[in-house]
Amino acid sequence: MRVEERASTDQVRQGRERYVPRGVATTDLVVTRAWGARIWDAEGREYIDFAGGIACQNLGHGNAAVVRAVHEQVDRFLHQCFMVGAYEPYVAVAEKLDELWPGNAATKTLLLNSGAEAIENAVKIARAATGRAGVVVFDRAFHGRTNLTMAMTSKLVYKQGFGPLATDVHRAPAPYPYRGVSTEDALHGLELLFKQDVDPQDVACVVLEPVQGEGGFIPMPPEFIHALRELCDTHGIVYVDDEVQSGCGRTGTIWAIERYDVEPDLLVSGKTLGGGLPLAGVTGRAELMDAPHPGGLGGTFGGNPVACAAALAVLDELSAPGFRERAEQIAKLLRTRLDEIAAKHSIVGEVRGLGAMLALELTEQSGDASKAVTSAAREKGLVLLSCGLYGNVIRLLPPLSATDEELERGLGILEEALGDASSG
Ligand code: PLZ
Repeated sequence: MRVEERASTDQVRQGRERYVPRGVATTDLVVTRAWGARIWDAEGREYIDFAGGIACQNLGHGNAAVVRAVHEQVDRFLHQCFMVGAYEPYVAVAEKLDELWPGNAATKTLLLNSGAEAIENAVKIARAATGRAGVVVFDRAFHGRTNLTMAMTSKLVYKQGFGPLATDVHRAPAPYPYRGVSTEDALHGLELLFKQDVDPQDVACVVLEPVQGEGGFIPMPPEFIHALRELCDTHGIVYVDDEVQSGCGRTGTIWAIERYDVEPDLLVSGKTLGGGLPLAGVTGRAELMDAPHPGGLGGTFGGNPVACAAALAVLDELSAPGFRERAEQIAKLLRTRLDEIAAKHSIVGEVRGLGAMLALELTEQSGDASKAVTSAAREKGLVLLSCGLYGNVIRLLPPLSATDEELERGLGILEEALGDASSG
């Protein structure tokens, strides 16, 4: 099988079985082309995309400005390695991220290849800055699949059989109002953690997703984020804001934390940042970012020039007038329809989210019904993902370039698929 032969969907599936390890779980979907909020397979079947390659296409597939920027950089040079020779696109991305920083601090940015790598580096920076080892994370957190980040991630599937896990990682409860965990409960859990397991004076950083992503699209209550910021200030702990999934315009603002009016110490970005190319960042207060010694941070490909060129176009598009308004219109349209759908289908327990980062949680705590819904949806022409510790949350991540008609089409399919799952 060769790419230029334009293999059929079945051929790709067979090749995948034979040559790719089963650990990389895939759906049945095989993609040959994507544009805007649509995807096509080898047989020309069209799908509405409510996944965006897991939140990497907030601007839509093939965004004209991003594609143009990539082409231009491809003609200049593909790779340099920033440690060998500095180049403008890297510095320009760092400058733009400073401009978009949710607060007043002067910031610096380190660029990397993936969200997990960026989270690892945020922890390195926090440890170097504080001289402490402890890392506090939360129930249902997802921070990645590398050795340190799988210890920080809260679901067995990501770490079972892969130990020994990194030490000095402590987990506290996070609010989950729908399942009865209030902000007070969560804060009490943190208090106990600091009494039972780790002295706050030994904690380098807390790491939190303002809207938990893989864990079930659970927006953190403002009081929780504010209390956490205060605790960090009291104990000299670095507040790391993981915006890998919630950032880059997903909730309407560039960063979800802007909606909470809290300034983090470090902010981790990824996914949509590179417009589809691998790029992630750690942005933070300059004095923290400068804590590691020269040579302590870096990597061969981190801040690849083509990915940086794409990111510059992405960040321009996200900050262009009209982006936020459209994201908010989309959020309203989705929420209204999801509320209607939830009212009609008793298997839906809650509609929740922040901005256009929305999901339906099914009442039953098993992945069976949601699996039935996502596969039925795919057969009907909608790419849909689940999430949550039990896999029972159906999340919506449509490109924010989608038209109302595309969104309605996707929602119609989602409703049909839910109907099938309820009756079946
Ligand atoms: N932090 C909040 O959502 C990646 C992972 C899917 P990488 N989420 C999708 C999977 O099954 O691996 C993510 C995230 C948050 C960190 C990460 C990690 O980002 O670019 O996948 O390493």
